[in-house]
Amino acid sequence: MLTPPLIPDITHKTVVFSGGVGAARFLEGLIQVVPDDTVCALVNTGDDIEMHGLHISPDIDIVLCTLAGLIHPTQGWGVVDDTDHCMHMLGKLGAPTWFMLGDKDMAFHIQRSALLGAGWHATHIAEHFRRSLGVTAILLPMTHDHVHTHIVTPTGTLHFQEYLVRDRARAEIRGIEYHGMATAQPTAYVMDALRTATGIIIAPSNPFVSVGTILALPGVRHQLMQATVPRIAISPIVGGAAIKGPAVAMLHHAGVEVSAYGIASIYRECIDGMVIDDVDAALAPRIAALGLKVCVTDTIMRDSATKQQLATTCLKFMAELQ
Ligand code: FO1
Repeated sequence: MLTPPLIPDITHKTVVFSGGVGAARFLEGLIQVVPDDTVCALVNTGDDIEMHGLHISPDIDIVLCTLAGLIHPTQGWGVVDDTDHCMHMLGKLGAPTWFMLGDKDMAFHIQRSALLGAGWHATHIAEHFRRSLGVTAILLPMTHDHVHTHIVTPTGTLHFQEYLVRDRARAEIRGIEYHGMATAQPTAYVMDALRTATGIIIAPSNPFVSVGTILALPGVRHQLMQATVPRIAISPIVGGAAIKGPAVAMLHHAGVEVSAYGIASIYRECIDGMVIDDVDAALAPRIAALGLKVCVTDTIMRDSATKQQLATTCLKFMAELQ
């Protein structure tokens, strides 16, 4: 019988605030340019959803599968070379099929659900999965409580996955709600990692539904603001467009400029430096006027070399901020 793993020492790490695809690609580069076991990702679980009686934790699985070399390369989610027999059969049996779960992917949700049923918490499960798959970065789910991001639309409030995947992000955004946040707490692991971090990086993830959800947990934003180590954010907006996902519609909804400057203005109280893409170099003086240092570089992670290059540039920028 499996027993919950010991959680390793999560102090004195490079801490990365992480959503799904963008963060996973960044982490892939980062772990190749730092010593093993020195990176700790604080991962959003606000996108988690129950389907077919199973607990699905997309951002955790996207990061895990990316770092384990299992991710579907073009989708950025799901397992490479997967099949869909189970999904087809589920459809025949009347189950919803809009959230695609491949046969290999299904193993993550089956085992996660079984372990939750056996009393494990999400940190135990992430630790067990990462060890099983040989991933060196420590993954810390942001909370053990149920927090679910919902999008308010003109026709009702939707779970984030219903808004994004089922309805293809077509609905007008009237609001973003974090259901369950009022009674949720970050895990003690998350707070210890943040309190003792040697440097903090906000990955190029969505500032509202990925990073924003983590920062909304009681004490997290405050701890980040108190930190005296270098803190940087990488813009997920390049040339006025999002690399992936619905960030543009969310920035419009929030009345924030759709640019790296807009992202910097969201994080300005929590960071010391902003990493922006070469194509946005002209925004650097306005970002500097917010009181932030600016690093202009190639942030498009096309391949292993560009991922490592971005990570190395971020580490150098943080060393300059010391
Ligand atoms: N994204 C999609 O666009 N369509 C899907 O059917 C889908 C299924 C899916 C299954 C498991 C998983 O871990 C992720 C999945 N995603 C899918 C991605 C995911 O919903 C989002 O990209 C993240 O929640 C945003 O970080």
